[in-house]
Amino acid sequence: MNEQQALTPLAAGGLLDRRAFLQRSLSFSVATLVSSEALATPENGREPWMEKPGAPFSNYGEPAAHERHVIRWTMGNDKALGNGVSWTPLQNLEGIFTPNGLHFERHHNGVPQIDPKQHKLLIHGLVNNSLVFTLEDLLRYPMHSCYCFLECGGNSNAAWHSEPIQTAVGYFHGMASCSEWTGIPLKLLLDEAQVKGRAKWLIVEGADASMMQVSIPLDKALDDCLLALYQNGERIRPENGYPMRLIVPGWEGVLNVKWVRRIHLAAQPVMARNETAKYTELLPSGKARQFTYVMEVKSLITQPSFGYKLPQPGIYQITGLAWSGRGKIAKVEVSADGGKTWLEAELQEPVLSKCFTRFRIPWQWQGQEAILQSRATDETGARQPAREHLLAARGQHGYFHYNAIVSWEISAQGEIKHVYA
Ligand SMILES: Nc1nc2c(c(=O)[nH]1)N[C@H]1C(S)=C(S)[C@@H](COP(=O)(O)O)O[C@H]1N2
Ligand SMILES: [Mo]
Repeated sequence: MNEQQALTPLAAGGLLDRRAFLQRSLSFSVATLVSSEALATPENGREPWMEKPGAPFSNYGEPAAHERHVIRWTMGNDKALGNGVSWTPLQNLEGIFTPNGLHFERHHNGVPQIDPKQHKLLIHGLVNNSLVFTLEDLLRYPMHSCYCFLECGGNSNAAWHSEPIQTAVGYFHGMASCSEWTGIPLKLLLDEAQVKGRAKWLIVEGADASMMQVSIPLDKALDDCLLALYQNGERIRPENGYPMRLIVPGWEGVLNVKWVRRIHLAAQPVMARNETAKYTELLPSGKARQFTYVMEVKSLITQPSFGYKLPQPGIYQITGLAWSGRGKIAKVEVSADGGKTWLEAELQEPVLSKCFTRFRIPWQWQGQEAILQSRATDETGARQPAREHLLAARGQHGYFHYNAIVSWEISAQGEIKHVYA
């Protein structure tokens, strides 16, 4: 404890130098002290699993039996079966990539059971060559990986409620996941179709029974969109768009059409239900926002967070995720005193554009009440707003695009609550 007492916080509330972890200058003293002789005897610590052969090989691996509680929470809609969501349990995960079985889901009418031999992609409309691609055709094209987050425009919408929701971070902000998506740059396929000069929009449709269409500006499609066939190295999971989906890096989830079957080149957007009645926002001025495509800069602390209890005063690692649909994360600042003072956290490499970025900072908790917050800034200089500023700009009754600072209140007993600070 002597060593710990000597540490000098760099910000109020006990935040320590972000480099302290790397320099190994922190003494955690969490492990139990033992004498080395006691461990050296052959009989010591011989558990049953050291006495006989282990389980056989398996064709496809599963998480450890003791980790089966790490699941997506699902929420269906009784009145419209097939319409619902499931959340990524961000509080249980580390690093930046989401395991495929835990990627969030948002379906408007369930998961279609597509026969990949029957599925085709049509590119037509304002093109010189209307083209049809089978999966077999597409697998012969040169591929490219995009490491990017995918976030539903409605993610974090509980934060618009007047009272802070008390639930785990993933079941509130977990309509966001991050993967390596691999497939064919859309530009390659559009160039082959020879897009006509008058075309300004892509109208895209999936092969599920949701009857959805979305409009995507041609410039974005030519810039960095991907027709993805693989998700973290394996073929895309049925619930995430098997056998192919669109990836629109950094833009709202709904544009990332799953089970994509048709791309129509047009001069105008289609003005479908989901881009007029939905995914638009009435502002305090009475005007509505539409085609609010970019997911703005955002961050949250995943550990410690709601549902955990700090066992005793001591040094803790604060860690979380930051992302921006406009590019790379430039910095993440953390506050342990409800936003009065801030200190820059360490960003874990690699820091990639439009991708989850993991941040970490050491914190010495001395048993006091505290409010933990994180605030991200992206490479364009855009900074995550305080909740009051977001509400002032967008009104009290928002639903989409919530990206304000998230606050966790620590009690003197180490219990953690979600608060609006
Ligand atoms: N065909 C189709 N594409 C779709 C949807 C859908 O219901 N049908 N949902 C959209 C929405 S609203 C989101 S947020 C993302 C979710 O992708 P995921 O389920 O892989 O996380 O897919 C989008 N693409
Ligand atoms: Mo969404």
